Amino acid sequence: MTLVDPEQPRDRDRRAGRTEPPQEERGDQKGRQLDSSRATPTSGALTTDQGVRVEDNDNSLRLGERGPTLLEDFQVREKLTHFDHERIPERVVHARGAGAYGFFEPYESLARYTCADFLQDPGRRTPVFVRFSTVQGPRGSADTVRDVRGFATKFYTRQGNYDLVGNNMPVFFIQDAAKFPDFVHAVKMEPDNEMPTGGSAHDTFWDFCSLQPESTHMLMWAMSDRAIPRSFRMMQGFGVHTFRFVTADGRGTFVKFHWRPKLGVACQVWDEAQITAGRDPDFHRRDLWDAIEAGDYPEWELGVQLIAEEDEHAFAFDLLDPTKLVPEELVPVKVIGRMVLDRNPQNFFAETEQVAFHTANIVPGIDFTNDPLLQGRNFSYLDTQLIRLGGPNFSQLPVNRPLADVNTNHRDGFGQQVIHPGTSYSPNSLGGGCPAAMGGGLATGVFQHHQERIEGAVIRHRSPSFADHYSQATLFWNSMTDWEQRHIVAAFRFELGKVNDRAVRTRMVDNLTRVDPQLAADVAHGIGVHEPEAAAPAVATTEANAGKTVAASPALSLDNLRGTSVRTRKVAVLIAPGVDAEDVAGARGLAAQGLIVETLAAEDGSVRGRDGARVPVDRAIATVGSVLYDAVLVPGGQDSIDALAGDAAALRFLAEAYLHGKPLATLGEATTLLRAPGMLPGSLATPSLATMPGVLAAGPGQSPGPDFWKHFIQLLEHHRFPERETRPT
Ligand code: HDD
Repeated sequence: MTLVDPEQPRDRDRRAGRTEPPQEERGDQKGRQLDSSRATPTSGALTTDQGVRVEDNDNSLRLGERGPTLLEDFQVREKLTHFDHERIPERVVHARGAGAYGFFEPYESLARYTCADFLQDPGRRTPVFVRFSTVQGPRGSADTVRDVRGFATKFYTRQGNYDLVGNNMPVFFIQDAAKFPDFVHAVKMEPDNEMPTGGSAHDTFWDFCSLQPESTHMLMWAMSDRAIPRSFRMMQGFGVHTFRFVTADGRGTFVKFHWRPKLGVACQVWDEAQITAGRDPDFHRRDLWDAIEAGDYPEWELGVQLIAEEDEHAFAFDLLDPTKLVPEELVPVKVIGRMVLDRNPQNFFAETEQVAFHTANIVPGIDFTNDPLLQGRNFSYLDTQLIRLGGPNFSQLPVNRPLADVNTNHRDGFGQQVIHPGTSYSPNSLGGGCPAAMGGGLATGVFQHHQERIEGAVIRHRSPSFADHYSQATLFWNSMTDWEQRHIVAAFRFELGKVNDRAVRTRMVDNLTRVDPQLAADVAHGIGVHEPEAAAPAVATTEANAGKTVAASPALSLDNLRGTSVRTRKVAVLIAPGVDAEDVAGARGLAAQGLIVETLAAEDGSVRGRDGARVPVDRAIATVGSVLYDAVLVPGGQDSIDALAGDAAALRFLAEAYLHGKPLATLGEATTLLRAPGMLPGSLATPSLATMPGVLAAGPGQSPGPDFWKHFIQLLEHHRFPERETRPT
């Protein structure tokens, strides 16, 4: 058995030329490493938890070869006991996730808005840990379900940890945390049969939402392709709530946080997402892991919408209402810095599972508002982590431990790691008076809540300014392009089509009439519900709220959020014996643009090219699926094309990619493949697919020059061609 010296950086790091990151980038000024508690045994010898070297790991202690095992076998008892207690409760929501380390750096000083230390010095890096997650599914559920995605970032700042616990959608389903347990019980698996896993297409969810119109705007987002991202790396993030920036002299500015992916926003289509959940339930986890391992570090820019306190009531909606967004056309997003994720966790459980985010983890210069949903969150996170992480000391776990000094009078409790010397109370003289509350205010880095005067009676009802549940849902609908609206209709049809209770379907369609009558009619048409009486749709803009809102927000359409980089997009190259090796070489050349190019054939290994030379095969088609790729390319070579035309798996691969709107390219004889019988069912087979959007063909005798490859890259930048789809008849 070869012993690996744990001191050495991992092979992968070495292969990628990465050694330990420089101190100042990962540690605080005292040089403490973010993950300094990595297990670093001095030898490869197996021991017990007590450090006792183990003689034999395979046999229990027994009396005689065939005698009883002995209770004194502390080694095996300890081993079994530790194993029996490996599981901890999963998160009550957002149980399924993936995380990574990185850093954030501001582009400029934000001192005029906030005294938050990590937003002062351009270029100074603050270490971060980010966890992406789905909401509904249990820890073992698939990644590519239709769901909101959690986007939680922990900044290890010099002034303490700051957690921005957001989602990939800027609004939420409910306006008050009091409703959260109801909402979660409704969306989670049904209580009698624990189904469905990972989806919202079931009765209790739609029953709740159809009776809770405040959820309508968020439902529009959740039924859009935003709920089926292509990758965590191609996803926006939002803080959702209105927070406050506070300057050193206590001046407040309302702020909404945005994460903008450098790769642009890209999504799957529903049929593809469902197939992916079967082909690779870890699709998003793997995508993030592989990109970081390959050194293609995902990057986001942090943006803020800043609203002066005196403009709090300048909008047609309430800034404290988490079901409302601030249209960028009204308040542009100011980009203030970037975040790069450049290191995968060493141990999923220790880091990604045990990380604990909390909306109340804020630092001087950032503060809350009276958003009733945020207020409830400020209780729930800490509360839930007490049980999930075994007591109050989870902030001492390496992934949760601040880089800033921690000096509390908190003592004892399960899993206490710190040996606190001296006194544990303030004031004290026996401990030199320390630790003591410093006072001094924000200017000296001490946290102070923003001073706000609130007049009011103790009541239990919602402000009338929260009452408009439809205008922004209409705004979202009006901001969508045709194909986005088509996808939203199809999603409502899919979800409501799975709801057994017809009254729930009808009630939901009635709600949708308030968003847009055509939307409601199209949905009703597909789920066997009467087309509702045309109700007066909510009007996004009126005389009264002119300038306070907008009728449509182009910033919300995916057509305006495409990226300009195709790095890390995956291209499948379908080959068979007799393939044109030059065409394959041309395709391999795309790797220079950061594309991941893989040749696929019926068998792994290699195939004989048209010129007799062996052409390597990266994967056997049966081990993958077109859903794992962003585009498909078929090189020429008549024998190869004949073989592919007779290979059902290859034809299905190509047809699926075509139906999912992916870029297709055919070279030489391959162009005929697009018309192969059975390639596309029925009405969609057109005389020449080569004229279809997103299809590129260089026929026989047309060698694929630089323009061809340039055009192919442009198709990948465009990502998908939904215009191929036909409107539901
Ligand atoms: Fe939450 C986890 C995001 C409303 C209570 N929530 C959790 C996570 C994210 C969010 C990203 C996973 C954190 C991680 O990766 O460990 N939650 C949101 C957003 C919300 C939201 C953006 C609305 C704007 N959440 C919300 C409400 C409550 C909670 C209203 C309760 C009042 N959320 C929790 C929680 C979780 C959680 C139960 C479960 C696991 C955890 O906290 O650590 O406390």
